[in-house]
Amino acid sequence: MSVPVIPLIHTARRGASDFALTPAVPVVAPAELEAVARRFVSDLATDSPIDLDVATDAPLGVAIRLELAADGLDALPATGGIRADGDSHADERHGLAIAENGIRVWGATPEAVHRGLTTLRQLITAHAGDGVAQLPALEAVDAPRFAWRGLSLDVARTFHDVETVRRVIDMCSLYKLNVLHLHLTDDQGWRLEVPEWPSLTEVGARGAFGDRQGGFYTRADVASLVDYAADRFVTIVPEIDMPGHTAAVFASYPELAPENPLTIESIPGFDLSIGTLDPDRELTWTFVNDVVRSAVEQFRQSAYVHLGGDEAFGMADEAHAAFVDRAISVIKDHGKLALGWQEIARAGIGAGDVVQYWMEPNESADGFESDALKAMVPEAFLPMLLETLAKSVHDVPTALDKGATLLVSPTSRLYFDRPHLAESADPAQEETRARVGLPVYPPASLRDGVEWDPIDETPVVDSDDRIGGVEAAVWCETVTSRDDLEFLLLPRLAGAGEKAWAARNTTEWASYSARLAGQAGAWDRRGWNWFRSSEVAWP
Ligand code: TNX
Repeated sequence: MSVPVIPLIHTARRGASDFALTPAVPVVAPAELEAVARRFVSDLATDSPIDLDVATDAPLGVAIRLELAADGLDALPATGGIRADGDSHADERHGLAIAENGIRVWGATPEAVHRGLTTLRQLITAHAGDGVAQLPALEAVDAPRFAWRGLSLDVARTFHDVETVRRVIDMCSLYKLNVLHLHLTDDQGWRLEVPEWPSLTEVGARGAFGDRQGGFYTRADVASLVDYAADRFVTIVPEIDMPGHTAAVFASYPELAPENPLTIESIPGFDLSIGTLDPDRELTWTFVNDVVRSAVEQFRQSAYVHLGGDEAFGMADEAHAAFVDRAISVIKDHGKLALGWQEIARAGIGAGDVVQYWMEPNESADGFESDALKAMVPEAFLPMLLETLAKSVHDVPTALDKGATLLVSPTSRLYFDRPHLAESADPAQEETRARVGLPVYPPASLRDGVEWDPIDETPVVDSDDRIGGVEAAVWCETVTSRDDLEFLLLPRLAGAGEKAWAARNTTEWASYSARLAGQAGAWDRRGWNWFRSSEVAWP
């Protein structure tokens, strides 16, 4: 049966009767679940007109009862993949039962109960009238397919303020995504405080893409975001992009720069730079060590540090591999695990390292070697660009050979900086649709975003065993504001939740688009600027 919820529930049986939820029905929780109960009540009051109260003294009678219990959950398939917080006892399996006499939500951990309450929140929102929600009786048990369900957010090309990042965390949480990967550094800007290297934030943070204003997160900002995310069972993973994409570092500390860093500003909409950190200079390693230490201290919940490793234009293969090897050992010295974009497969990686698969084998032919790109790129730079991209074809098989785990982020399915393909049902959005999204990519529909499977989309892989998780990415070269960002994220982010959570090949477009239509009310109440794709019959 189809329940108006995203991601799709694993097993759901509809009962005969209905349950009328009114504000008089309390949410009853034991002390260990009180925080989770309060989070639910507050989120529900934001998404819907239903405002409930939490009771901890367990009154008898009709209620929404939360319990730490695992009955009926054993038959669910085990969750695969890796946890960004490294929690080896994590368990997200949960149950949700709605009957005439009330509602029960249960699971073995507070996180599991929170996921079940997220389902209930969407269900109530979809059925809410004026102060009453008429809920269909239901017996559901659910568990995620992958433990790492993420979004990578580029805060370097556009600096997104703390409030914007909070809104993104709310969106992730609503679709059961549990990782926010922050791309904190790039050529155009540096966003992380590093006490030993103050110019990074005094100089490197000033800029952003084009003439946009820069900025950075203070230590207090990061602490508040980490807490905000943790309250919603989301882990923030920091990325420090090295050894390329480092023009902002060189602007702050010219002594770290190569002899002739070259910025190719003339590629419209790209602003790539050539010039990388030098692994043969000891100062480079003082810098990397200090930066990694600061990231580890501030993002204390994350078991991983992302070292970037992508597009080291103009760097010899040996130097790139040497850099990545030593960067990984710095991360490990700080007690963390390493991950990087797929290019790190060329270094000495192995089991325990995570490789983020982004560039598809056919992408170099279909996208990057397109006439559109060739027309944009200055002649002197084109061979270097094509060579770098062509090598990427081998990265994923190499990473698997070496024993690494894959994070699945193929550009055609999960890069949300693709332009939207379908027209908007609201003509006023067409100007934004024409402007937002990188023009070198073929535009993508919402349907493209859900009619695929991580196994089929990954070279060599034929089971879930080598997949650590699924992560979408939103790069912000064309994003000028919070509104632009939300326009790319919604509705697409719901699809990322569906692919990362729901069982293999269970998404059907007719069901998905109907479930998606049911989300619009919550988005409007939140004031999120979502793309009204004409592919969906919105209410
Ligand atoms: C490639 S994805 C990049 C980013 C760009 C993005 C645009 C990756 C690892 N590197 O620097 O922003 O394409 O989609």
